[in-house]
Formats: sequence, C-alpha cells, structure tokens
Amino acid sequence: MSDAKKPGPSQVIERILTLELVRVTERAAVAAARLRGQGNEKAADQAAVDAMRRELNRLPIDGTVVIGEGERDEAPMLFIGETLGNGSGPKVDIAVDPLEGTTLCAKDMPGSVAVMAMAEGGTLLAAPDVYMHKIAIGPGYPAGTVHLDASPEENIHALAKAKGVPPSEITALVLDRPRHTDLIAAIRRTGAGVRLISDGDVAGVIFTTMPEETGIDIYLGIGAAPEGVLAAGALRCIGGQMQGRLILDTEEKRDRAAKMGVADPNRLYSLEDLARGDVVVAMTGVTDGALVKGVKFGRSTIRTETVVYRSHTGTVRRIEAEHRDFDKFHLK
Ligand code: VTB
Repeated sequence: MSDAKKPGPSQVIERILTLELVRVTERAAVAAARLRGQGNEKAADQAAVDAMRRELNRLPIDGTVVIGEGERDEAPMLFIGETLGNGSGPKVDIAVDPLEGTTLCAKDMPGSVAVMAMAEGGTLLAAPDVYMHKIAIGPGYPAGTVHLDASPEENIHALAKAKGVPPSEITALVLDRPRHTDLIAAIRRTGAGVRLISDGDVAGVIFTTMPEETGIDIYLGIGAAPEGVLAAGALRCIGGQMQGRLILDTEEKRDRAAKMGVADPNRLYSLEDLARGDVVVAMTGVTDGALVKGVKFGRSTIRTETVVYRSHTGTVRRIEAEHRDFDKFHLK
C-alpha cells in the first residue's frame, strides 16, 4: 500500500477499535455488576479494573495509560504510564475509569458506569488525581457563551439569553458536596434550578449535550480531574463547550502535577486542551442510568447497553448486547 493510501492512526483507532472498546467496557461493567448492591465499593472497583485490563491487553494497540487508577506505586493495575495492548497497532493514549460511581454501584443506585477513552498518542491531558473546576454546556451555543472565570450568575444569565428562555427554564447539574454550598445558592438566586447528584460527573457533563432527554443545560462545580478528561473526550465527539482548571492548592499537588507535565498550575484548559486528538469514548451501564441501562442478568443471557462516541465523525452508537457465552466474563 502506498503511503498516501495507508490509513492514518486516527482512522485505525476509529474504524477498527470502536467495537473493541465496547467489549472492554462491557466486560468491566459485567464484572462490577456481579458485585452490585453488595456495599463493597473496593471489590466492585477491583473486579472492573481486572476485567478492563485483561481485555485491553488483548487489543492490537501500543497503548499507554494516561488516566488510570493512580501512580505506579499505589496502583498495581492500570497505573499511569502502564503500557497496554499487544503492541502491534497504533500508539494510543488510554484513559480509564473502570467503575465510575463506585458508591452508586455498591448501593445499586442509578448512574454507575464503566468508561474509557482511547485517543491518538500524546493527545489526552495526563491529569493528576486532583480536583478540577469544571463548566460545560451542550452544542449549538456561540463560542464563549459561558466561562469558568465568570460568576455563576453571569453564566446562567448568558446561557438563558443564548437559549432564549428565562433563567427559571435553565437547570444546572452540580455534585452534592458541602464545597458547593455557595455555588448552589448563587445559581438558585438567578431562578435557575439545581439538580444535585451524589456521584458520576462524567455522565453529568455528557447530560448537557442532550438537554431534551436529561433536562440539564449546564454542568458547574468541582469534580475529579481524571473524570474531567473522560467527559471532555465525549464532548469532543458530540459537540458542546467545556473548560477546566486543576485545583493545585498544596505544594505536594503542584509537584505531582509538574511531574506529569503541568507547567502552569493555574492554566485554564479548553475542551481541546483536555482531549486534543481523535478520540473514541465507550461507556457501559453498570446500574441503570439516564445515558445507559445497567447490566441485566437473565437466565440464559446477560444484557448490556453501551454508548460509543467517535470524534472523527461525531457518530454516537448505542449498542445493546445480549451475551450468551458467559465464560467470557469469567477470569481466565
Ligand atoms: C466526582 C464524581 C465521581 O468523585 O468526580 C467526585 O463524578 C469528586 O470527588 O463519581 P469527591 O467525591 O471527593 O467530591 C466521584 O464521586 C468518585 O470518583
């Protein structure tokens, strides 16, 4: 094949690996779902991690974990910098959250998912596991409608104006944490509603892209930085706007971030800074949620629902699978 005809790495990632990623998150979701409602967050997370790592290692990729379970010394599996895959394919960045919303899974409450992103090598932000200030809105608004450094009131008013509705017809999604008391009060003062979630802000950010279904117009507040990168990956595919800033409020965090390549601790990251290249994001439901249904264990089938986002084409695929070979879900 002449060089001109050879598919570039992005096409390889997107065309061949899109379905492979579904397998990866399906396996992680089923593994976690077996421990759903057991009140054991750690066990469910570990099961998802094991399953995800096993499947990723079967893929024809030369992958490196940029968002994972932690630093090498604290996480034996899927640690940041771990190489994954059989090495035969394209160089890719891998961001994983094998069980996003561990508490939701442990309590069998809505919204826990297995999620991962794969992107061209060197294009996902290697975010340390610290907090991140985030703001996100869905597609269809002029660039710069909202800004992380504007006040919540300014952002709600600007968004309401752009949507052509009064603030009372805007709903913001915020993590239910004491650190958000002032933010929540400020949003409510505009007349906008606040929907509080206990966990799961990867899906929370994605909710803004489908306001007709979710009723959510804007995500605001402080969540985990790794989840911010995963959400950004999805937004790159669907459209929408997002900004983030790492919260590096101690010397230790600034050092850790610097080691991961963060030169400016106050940097404002745009959507493209968080996830720059071609990216694919797959998310399988563990418990039932607004984006994907949870795993259903039947007598003769296991059912999963996965959503896969591709940035190259903006395609969103929903894949409902009915699995009959249960062996594939057992450790081998
Ligand atoms: C969020 C949420 C996650 O962590 O990012 C949150 O989306 C932030 O951390 O599901 P705190 O719990 O410390 O506020 C999770 O709840 C768990 O990773």
